[in-house]
Amino acid sequence: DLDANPLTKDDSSLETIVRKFQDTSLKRHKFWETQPVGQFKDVDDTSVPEGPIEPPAPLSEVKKEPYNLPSPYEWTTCEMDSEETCTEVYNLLKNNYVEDDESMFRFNYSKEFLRWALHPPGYYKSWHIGVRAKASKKLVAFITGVPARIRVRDVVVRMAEINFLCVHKKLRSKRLAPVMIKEVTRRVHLENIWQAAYTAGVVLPTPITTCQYWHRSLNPKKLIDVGFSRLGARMTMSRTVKLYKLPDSPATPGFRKMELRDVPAVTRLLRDYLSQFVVAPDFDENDVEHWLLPHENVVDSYLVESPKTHEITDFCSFYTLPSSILGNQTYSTLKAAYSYYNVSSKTPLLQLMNDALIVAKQKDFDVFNALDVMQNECFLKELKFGPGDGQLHYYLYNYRTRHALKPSELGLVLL
Ligand code: MYA
Repeated sequence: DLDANPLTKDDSSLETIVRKFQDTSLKRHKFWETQPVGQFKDVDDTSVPEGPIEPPAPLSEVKKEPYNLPSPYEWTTCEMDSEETCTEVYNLLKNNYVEDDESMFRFNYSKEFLRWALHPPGYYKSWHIGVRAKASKKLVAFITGVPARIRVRDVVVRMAEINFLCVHKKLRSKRLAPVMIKEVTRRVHLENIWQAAYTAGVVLPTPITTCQYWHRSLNPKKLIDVGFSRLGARMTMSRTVKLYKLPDSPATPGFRKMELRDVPAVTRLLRDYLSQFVVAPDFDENDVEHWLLPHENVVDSYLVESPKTHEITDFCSFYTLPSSILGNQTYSTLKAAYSYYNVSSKTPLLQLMNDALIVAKQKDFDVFNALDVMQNECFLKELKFGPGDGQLHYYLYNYRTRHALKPSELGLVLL
């Protein structure tokens, strides 16, 4: 299998990564070759300017009717506020969504998480798209978009963030995915939006950057028992447990949970911080309230309030994304925290993230995951994160960047 996956486990060999990338970038892409995305053949052509690949079309030219599905299937708009629909989506993803290369783990997004991820400010219900079998009404496929403003260098672009593309295992390789992508594109165009951002574990034309996941063990015994990580050379279980041990409580004075009253200060801090990256979201207070205010079992956010001046100087956050453990007698779920947005202005990032690890451990997470985006490199090795075995590729639709970015130039985390 040449396709790396964003659900990664410990240990990676650089050779494997390089080979996977080279092999896949030579593949033909019958669908993607027809789309306004950077094509592999143009990667070295610096004469093409940065910006939209195609101009927006007049809305009157956007197709009014949905694309045709194979006749046994029909489109459905998924009303995620409905408990029944949300359960159907949850079950489709629980059983058919992203797995690691060896099928040991599968993402298990919670219903609460899905509702949060799909209902940001200004969301469109029409972008939550399902496919049902006409006869049984069973939900067999899904794709979503949510609106976002994303800044590329000095231009803020209205985009759709595309996520949760899933086709039931029994319906794979029937070219259903291209129809779903075209349909979500049509519905995004109907809102006069012409660009999108998305991530995938597979190599497609053409990543704006390729990131790596790093994993920090919080519960090493369980991670080893379920095959997520291996006991290091010359290591015993008790030495490993000791290696990953963390203090019982955070060390930074004034470290506390974010509250509603902090939204203006956090927005200022975050906007200022994100301005240094080439690609980053353009968050306003409404976005910060939605995406970063703590939400139980979905997103956790902490900040540092100076005990003297009461100024908010630092911020860190992570989201909750468990994975099902496939075929283990003892454990069924791996509880993972994913680093989200972190800002340090006074507390060194290393110390701030150590406190994040401590609260994640208090909350009983088994592992803390982080990408090598933004300034994360500066704490990964020092805080005993190990590299994962897969990559996460970032893409823009209908927007060309002059060069690929370094992961450290990217200020965007998608769920
Ligand atoms: S990434 C998560 C994707 N989901 C999974 O990995 C879950 C498990 N896998 C599956 O459910 C299926 O394997 C999927 C493909 C549904 C992924 N992104 O129908 P097919 C291309 C984009 O025969 P299937 C996420 O959610 C593939 O290269 N394209 O294949 C972000 C080939 O095209 P080409 C992908 O395996 C999604 C074609 O599909 C992906 O049955 C962003 C084959 O179709 C992928 N992850 O189904 C979507 N995987 O021949 C793009 C395969 O050209 C959004 N393919 O190589 C674009 C922006 C749209 C909005 C624009 C607005 C302006």
